[in-house]
Amino acid sequence: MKAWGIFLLLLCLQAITYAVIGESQTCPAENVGKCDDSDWEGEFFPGINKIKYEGPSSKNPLSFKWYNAEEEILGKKMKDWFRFSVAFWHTFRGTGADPFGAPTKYWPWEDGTNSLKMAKRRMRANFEFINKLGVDWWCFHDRDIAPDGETLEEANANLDEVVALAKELQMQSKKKVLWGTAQLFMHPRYMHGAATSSELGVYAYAAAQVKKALEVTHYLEGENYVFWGGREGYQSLLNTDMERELNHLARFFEAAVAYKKKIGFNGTLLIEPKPQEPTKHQYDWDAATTANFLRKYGLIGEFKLNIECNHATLSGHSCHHELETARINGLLGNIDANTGDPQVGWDTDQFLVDIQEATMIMLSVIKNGGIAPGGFNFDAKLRRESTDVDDLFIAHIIGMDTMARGLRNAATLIEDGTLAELVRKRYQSFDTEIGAQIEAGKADFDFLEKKAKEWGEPKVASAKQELAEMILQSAL
Ligand code: XLS
Ligand code: NI
Ligand code: NI
Repeated sequence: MKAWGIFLLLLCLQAITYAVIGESQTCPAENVGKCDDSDWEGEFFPGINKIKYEGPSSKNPLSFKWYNAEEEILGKKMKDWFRFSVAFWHTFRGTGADPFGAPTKYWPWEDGTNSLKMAKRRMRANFEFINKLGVDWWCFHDRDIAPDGETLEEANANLDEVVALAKELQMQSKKKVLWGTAQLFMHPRYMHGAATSSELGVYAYAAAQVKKALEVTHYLEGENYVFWGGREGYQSLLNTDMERELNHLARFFEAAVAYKKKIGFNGTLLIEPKPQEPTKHQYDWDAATTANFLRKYGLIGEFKLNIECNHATLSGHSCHHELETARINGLLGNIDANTGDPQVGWDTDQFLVDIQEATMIMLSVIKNGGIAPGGFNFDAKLRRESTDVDDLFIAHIIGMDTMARGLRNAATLIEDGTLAELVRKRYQSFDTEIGAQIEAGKADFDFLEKKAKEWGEPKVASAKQELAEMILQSAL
């Protein structure tokens, strides 16, 4: 009994440690002997061949049913509409740990350490994975791909070593980075924020980290760079100078723009809105808030937005709403393709499998003429209970197939034209001489009052929402 008690206590402590420091796996009992420090030999995903398109009737889970990379839809290859990307942090650093439980995933290539050697082995696994999946892009945080160091110099040296290998693997496979980013939220130094920290030393440290992350993203031919301000926000307004913090954030972004230009990095800088988690309130709440921030500080021409669907729903919007807000402001840069759970109130980062949602997402993307040089990054992870290596493939396949169905459906809707016609008709009273005058800002209140008296009570037509829903459904 006593021994069991101690064992359970240790297990709890271990779980808490994992949850707090996000450490990688330990060697599972059944893998003892395999979890050594020797070089990895052979394939990481033996028995899994390159994933092919087999069409909707295929029963093979390791095949695409709807995503056919080379097929043209509305004049563009599917692979060019999407520019799918694998998120290194979920696929290769996700352990299945949650605040109540220890890691559940013990990938055979993991040795239980966060050594440089392990980081390189993981990078090789990443490239075998994206090659077999048939995806051309990947995304990373600086600290996912290489171990942190005791000093900034040590951390940078570690990063350089792993990035050198990534560059080599990229050249062999012709893959590229969709976006890179700096992890400015895990280390305790960032507890008050990074660019919005109350501590000047932390602001400087964060700047140094972003400087390095921009350099390596550039070196890896990244096409974008992301700022997700996980801790750029507050827990209480009582102890927060919000105005000062927002000013600091703007200065930080200005410095990033200047440095990007200095090193000749032509990628797009993206801000990824999220309303809260881990902070109570995050400054980049949603697309509209972020657009307002960029306008206020004169940064609107220098940034675009990375819209994450799960963040959209956390802010009380749909993903479609956030995409439309970004699009009509000329800010739609990239999509973190994932979804939340309607019954769970946090960023569960699930693979998006809702075909109707995917269709609406693709309506925005098509209206935008695509999102290149951005793409669709799978900021999504396996459920804690999905623990087989092939689950990694299956999850990405259904994520890609769902978006592909969305694209096909959206193209059908656009080619059919009934939905657009419904919307056009709804506003047709403005397709008149006076409508044009209003839209050109040439109708003052005196003029409009005269017209209102002349016309009398206006006739108001039906919005036809259910018909619009019927049309949408006919394309699914
Ligand atoms: C967290 C964010 C994060 C960013 C990159 O909620 O989605 O993963 O995409 O820092
Ligand atoms: Ni994200
Ligand atoms: Ni997220």
